[in-house]
Amino acid sequence: MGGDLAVSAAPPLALTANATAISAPDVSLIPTSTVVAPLLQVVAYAWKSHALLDALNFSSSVDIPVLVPAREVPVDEALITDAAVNLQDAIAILKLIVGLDVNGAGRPLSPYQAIAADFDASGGVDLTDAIGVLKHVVGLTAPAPAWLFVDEADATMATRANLSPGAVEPTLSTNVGSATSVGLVGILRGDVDGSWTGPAGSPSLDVAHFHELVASHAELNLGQWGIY
Ligand SMILES: [Ca+2]
Ligand SMILES: [Ca+2]
Repeated sequence: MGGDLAVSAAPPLALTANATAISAPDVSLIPTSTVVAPLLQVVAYAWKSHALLDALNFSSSVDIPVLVPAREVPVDEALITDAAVNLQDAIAILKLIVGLDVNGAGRPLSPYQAIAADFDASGGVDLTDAIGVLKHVVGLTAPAPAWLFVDEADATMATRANLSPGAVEPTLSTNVGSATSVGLVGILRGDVDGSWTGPAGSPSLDVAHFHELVASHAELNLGQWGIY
């Protein structure tokens, strides 16, 4: 009981032992999969490097089968996070806008890249985003690189791999209600090429995870995780 991550025997997504909805951060993930509720295991990772992400917070409620994942940039990651959004990303946004290959020939744009390219969170990718990244690079006022999370099994993701990726909903409900585990793809806004690899020595998810995922979900493809 007591509030934090009380793993109750009640409904699968009950993060507290009583029936009140909670909104404050409740769970700190350690860098492997973690049980956040009796029947739900969560693993979160960066979309390109597959580095596991710890220090996630969730809110949820007993009545609504959703997860609201959030991750502040930890203090010890501030420098690498800022550095991961750089000139290469601004160039990638410009390539995207004019229709050039962002990843090279035969390597299609990942929907996670399109979402990362929307640096100002307008729902679309345009010059403003490229300018925002450039401002960030030179230290002018600009959006801060921030983590977003999507369900790795989201079947609609492929429709976002373009200049209109749309908004990322803060709540995850896809499959969460009945799932026993959920994989969260972490997208660092602004880091279009996915150069963020985590602190030195960060553990990462084995590539086999993605092969299993695409084997069981026809609408997914390895390329969206930068695996070619
Ligand atoms: Ca935008
Ligand atoms: Ca980058």
